[in-house]
Amino acid sequence: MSPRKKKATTSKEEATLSKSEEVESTKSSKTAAKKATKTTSTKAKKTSAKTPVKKATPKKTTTKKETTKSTKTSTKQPTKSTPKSKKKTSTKKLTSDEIQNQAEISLGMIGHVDHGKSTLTQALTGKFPDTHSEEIRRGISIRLGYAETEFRECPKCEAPTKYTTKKECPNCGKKTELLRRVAFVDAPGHEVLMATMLSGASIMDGAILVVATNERVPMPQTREHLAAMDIIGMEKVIVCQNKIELATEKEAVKNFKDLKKFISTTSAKNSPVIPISAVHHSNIDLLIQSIEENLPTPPRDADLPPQMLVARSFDVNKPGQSPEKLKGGVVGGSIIQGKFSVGDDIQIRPGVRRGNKYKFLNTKIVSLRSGFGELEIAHPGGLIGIGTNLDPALTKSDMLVGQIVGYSESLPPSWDTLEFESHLLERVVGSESQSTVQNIEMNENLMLSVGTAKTVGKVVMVAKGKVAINLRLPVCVETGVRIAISRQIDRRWRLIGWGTITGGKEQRSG
Ligand SMILES: Nc1nc2c(ncn2[C@@H]2O[C@H](COP(=O)(O)OP(=O)(O)OP(=O)(O)O)[C@@H](O)[C@H]2O)c(=O)[nH]1
Ligand SMILES: [Mg+2]
Ligand SMILES: [Zn+2]
Repeated sequence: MSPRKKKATTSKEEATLSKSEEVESTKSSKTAAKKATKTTSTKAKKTSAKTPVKKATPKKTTTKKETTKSTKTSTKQPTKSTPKSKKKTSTKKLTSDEIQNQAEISLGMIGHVDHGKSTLTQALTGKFPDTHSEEIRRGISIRLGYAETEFRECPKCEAPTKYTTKKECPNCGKKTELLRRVAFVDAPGHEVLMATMLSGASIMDGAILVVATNERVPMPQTREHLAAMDIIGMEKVIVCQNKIELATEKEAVKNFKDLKKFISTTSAKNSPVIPISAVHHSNIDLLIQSIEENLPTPPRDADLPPQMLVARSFDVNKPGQSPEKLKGGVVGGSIIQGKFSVGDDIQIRPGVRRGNKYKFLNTKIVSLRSGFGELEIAHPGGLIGIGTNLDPALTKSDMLVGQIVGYSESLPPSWDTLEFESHLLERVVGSESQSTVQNIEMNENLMLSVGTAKTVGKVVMVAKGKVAINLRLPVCVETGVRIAISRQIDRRWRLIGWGTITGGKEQRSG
């Protein structure tokens, strides 16, 4: 459906992405949109309050039937298991002193390509997350984007007007008060970037599914991203019906009903649907209110051994930096449990290849940073940058993405071969045709998403729902954790199911 998915790509996926047609069409709609904004804001609010949420009598269409089926499968899943859901929770609440200078929660922006995830991220944070030259040139998100903001409230105004990200109330000018610091992980929607989306999903505490009002519901990646949420057991989802100003009221109501009908077959069935216009900042206050009410900060247990999933890694030195001023490598990621302090001795697994073995990396935390500033102690919530004394050549250009940081004695094993119980979806939800998912076969190549890691491997055993895969790149993960399984169909990696790790062969390492 999306004209943008025309070009098939694999390893060089980014190189073939094209968005020019959509950019052109959106440009013209944007002009129309501008004219419509004034009225939209009120219209959108009205729709939100009054659109009936009752399910319309389902019309019999193939898409509907197939969607229902595949979701039925995913509801059978056990309720636990990504690195995220695996972490034990306690009711112990961190004091606000402990979480100063840091976001409390990371929310994902998910949904079909071009539906407005990055624009909404900008509306909420002031920062447009597509910063790489290739993303700007092509007009689409390619990597995971990241931006932080403060949710604040005006002591004088009523809800939803009182909710803002500004220090002064845009409505009455009064000084606003801090509610929460919130981080956004902006996933790319293009179908060839599903692996990147899955990597981002592992660091989301909740998600906002962005759906364009001016397109049919559901588009393939609306379905696939939501299936990914089902797989990781994420029920904290808010749906945004975006680009509302591009539709007449009648069209918007129809789209709203279609959306409600679609989500009623998924784990987002109880999610609120908020009509917005990201580009015109309409109903952003209502969205903040909904986030505050529906996506609370998850309980964290600061006493568990710390673990961070690496989502990016850098060399922060400028070219030509003198050796004495050279800074050590930096790893950025999401702390999934426990807390890290400056001075901690840490290990990074699986580490780096040396010959035909991998060697764990041992280093020390020399600094901790969030987007809000320097930290002495870092807790779960948002992305944290850990400054180390590693050779920056080891961390440059995202080289350590997918690895885990922790204490050497408490990190999970690193595996060369992974064994898991497999659960397949009935349909390939991410493709237009939604073909049936075929059984996993010996010797086929599959891609596994394990935390922020993606690794491809060959099936070496299949028996009664159990599968073993020889991995090209080792991954570090605990047994019991849930992983996403993708298969290459028509040269694109498509989500086909999930697995629960039961064991494997540990990495030859040191
Ligand atoms: N009219 C209108 N256009 C919008 C709105 N939100 C986003 N857009 C436009 O839609 C296009 C795509 O927006 P993005 O924010 O890049 O969409 P995205 O979902 O991040 O796209 P990918 O990351 O590539 O999947 C841009 O041209 C935006 O200006 C909206 O509320 N109304
Ligand atoms: Mg984007
Ligand atoms: Zn006010």
